[in-house]
Amino acid sequence: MKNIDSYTHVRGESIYLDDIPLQAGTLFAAALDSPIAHGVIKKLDYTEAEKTEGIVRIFTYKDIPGKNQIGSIIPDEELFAETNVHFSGMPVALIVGISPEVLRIALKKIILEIEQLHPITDPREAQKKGELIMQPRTFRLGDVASAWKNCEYIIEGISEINGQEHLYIETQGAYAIPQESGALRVYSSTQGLTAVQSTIASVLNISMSNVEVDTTRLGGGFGGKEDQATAWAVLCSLAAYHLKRPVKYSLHRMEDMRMTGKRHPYSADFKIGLNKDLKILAFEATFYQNAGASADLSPAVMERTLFHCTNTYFIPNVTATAYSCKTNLPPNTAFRGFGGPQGMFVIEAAIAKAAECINVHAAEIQHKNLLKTGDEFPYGQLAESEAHECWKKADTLFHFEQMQKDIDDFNIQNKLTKKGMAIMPICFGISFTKTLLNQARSLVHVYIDGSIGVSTAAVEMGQGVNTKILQVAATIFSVPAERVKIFSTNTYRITNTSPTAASTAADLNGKATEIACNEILKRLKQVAAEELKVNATDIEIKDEYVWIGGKKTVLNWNNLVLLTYQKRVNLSELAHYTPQQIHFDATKEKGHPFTYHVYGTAAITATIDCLRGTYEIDAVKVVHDFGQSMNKMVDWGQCEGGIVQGIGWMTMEEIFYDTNGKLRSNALSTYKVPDIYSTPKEITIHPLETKKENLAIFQSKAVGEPPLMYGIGAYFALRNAIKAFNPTVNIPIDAPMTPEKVLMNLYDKINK
Ligand code: MTE
Ligand code: LUZ
Ligand code: MOS
Repeated sequence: MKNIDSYTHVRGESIYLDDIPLQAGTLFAAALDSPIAHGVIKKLDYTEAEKTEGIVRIFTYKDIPGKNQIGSIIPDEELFAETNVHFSGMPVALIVGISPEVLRIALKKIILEIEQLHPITDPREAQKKGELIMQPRTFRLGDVASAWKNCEYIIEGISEINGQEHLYIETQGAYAIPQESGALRVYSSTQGLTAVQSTIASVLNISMSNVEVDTTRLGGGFGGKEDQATAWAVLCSLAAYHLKRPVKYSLHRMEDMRMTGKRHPYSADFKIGLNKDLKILAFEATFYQNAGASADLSPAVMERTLFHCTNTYFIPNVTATAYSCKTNLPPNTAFRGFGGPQGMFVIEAAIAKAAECINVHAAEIQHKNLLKTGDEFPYGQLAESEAHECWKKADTLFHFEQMQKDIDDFNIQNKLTKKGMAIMPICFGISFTKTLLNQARSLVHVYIDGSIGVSTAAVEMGQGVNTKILQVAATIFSVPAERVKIFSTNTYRITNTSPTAASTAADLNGKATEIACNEILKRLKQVAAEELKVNATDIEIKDEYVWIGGKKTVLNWNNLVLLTYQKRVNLSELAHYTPQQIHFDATKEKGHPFTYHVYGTAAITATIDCLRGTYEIDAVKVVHDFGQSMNKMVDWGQCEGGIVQGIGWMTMEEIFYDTNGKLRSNALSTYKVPDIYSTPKEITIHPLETKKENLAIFQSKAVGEPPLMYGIGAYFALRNAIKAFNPTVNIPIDAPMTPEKVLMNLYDKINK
């Protein structure tokens, strides 16, 4: 089945925030944000600006009837700066007027004077000064200290990992419309409707029941709208509340880039110890997470870094510590993988460096240490591992040794073009690590004409979740897809929603939908049984007809639905789902946080031009653990998209803040994302079809985030290609591997 949005997408008919017809009297808003990363506000004078023709009003923290607070995990984030600014891009005031254009003119007339304080941009500096978002956390397994003496090889290093701009095609935005009796309807481009709803309520000091948040779809979120869609919706709501007029704010790309947080950059120290047989005996890592100016989701992101710090390997002795460091950057936030990729990059860097020192291929170390079923993760959960199966199938299909030999031959024959390859096995835990978020509800209606409507908390952002939920309903009722409509996500229909995140949207909301549909199906069967005078257990509903004992009856879907209504039987159901097996004890840092893990193995090859430092990713060949894929087209699309996004992060996307904390890569001219020319020439995806218990919907496995991490292999493939040209170079581990860095490493003859 095609993604149900394909038709409206290609016709340009899909509804995004900017496609919502504006009500008469709608006003527009824009934030005045701090140009200084750290400082004290000395003067804010907007009298002239407010007099500008078309300007209706300017708001500051003084206009907030409730709390000037939008922090979600920790209440440490002001909506508007009051006395101090903590990052360049921090909102100080909101200007509201009759057109977006007039706002730009008036914004220039606001006088904002800030006395600059020393800005911190480096997480290690923050850690040294005790500037932490929260207490550090440590995950431990075995005893690292006593394991080193059994190691033949001990390798230490430092790893730098840059952030990543989400670059959703649709920028952040919201549109708030006052309703009767002080209520608000808010259209928000958000992954987390309840976060938006509850923050509006607490900032305005009104009840959540007075805030209806509605989302049809997003033009991409990638985690950037899990927590950070809130501010814009709250700003619009504040203005709409005071002015009693609809207010819209849709951010310009440059506003979005400078005011919102990104994937967290990390700096890390690692130490890895192996025995003669290349078994990893011990691993120690310290992560310095660059959280930015307030917590946002950083504590949860940091936790996932620790969860994934051994990737898909069994290491008997592990100590991993993470610091969430407070800096003067915009608060960094969720981004596909949610800290997992950073954790996985460090262990891969440690293995790559060990391989270079021992003079073996990294693949040898990787393969020798893959997780087996029953092995313990540092957080206490035991693996049900597909790591060996994925590796074996990939090796059988792609012939790793032959690939390496072809590359070696090529490198012997070519002086100024070199190739490199890397294997990237992955393991990603599925569930929100905050256990309580793993719950969902689905509201299913069957209308008297036989059509079906489904509401869930899932937000469609291009990942195809609506298509999957539609498939669930259509499959259970055995009706054609055209009968089912997935409604917008709305807090008046579905309450207390977890964000569409952690790759769990189809799992959680699909399961809830399955339960709701089955409940209605049971009632339909009961009615059919009474009508046809048989037992309900003999009834089957298939292809829009009632069947008895494998024989089609004359009772069709439409008539059955009508009959059910006439008998006054309920044709709606609100179902609740929560996975049962998960728990985690943060005081011991042990438990069973994940419902299951997703595995996979990729082989990545790259070619570099040794005169220019430019490169191409030739091929990414993957065996991926889809479980039983519910929708091949959607799932393959998620893999391809994730891989390209991961390669972008690892090779070309370079976020650059200057030492004053000002974002210099603040537009598409200075921030390079993969285009069609830089995508791998070949992406091959083979499924590892695992049939396990029904942990996820219809035995599929979550697919949204894990494939991004195959992109990490591109970094190491490039590294290996550089080594083929300049074997003595000691390449600093510093992602992304931009063409500039490739070039410098190609000609760096110094052994650092
Ligand atoms: N795919 C598209 N096209 N657009 C997106 O914004 N977000 C990713 C992933 N795939 C995203 C995407 C992220 S960060 C997550 S967590 C999952 O989709 C969320 O959706 P799911 O739970 O339905 O997989
Ligand atoms: N968001 C979240 C996530 O709140 N908790 C998580 O564990 C998570 N994991 C991945 C992506 N987003
Ligand atoms: Mo995805 S980072 O969980 O929104």
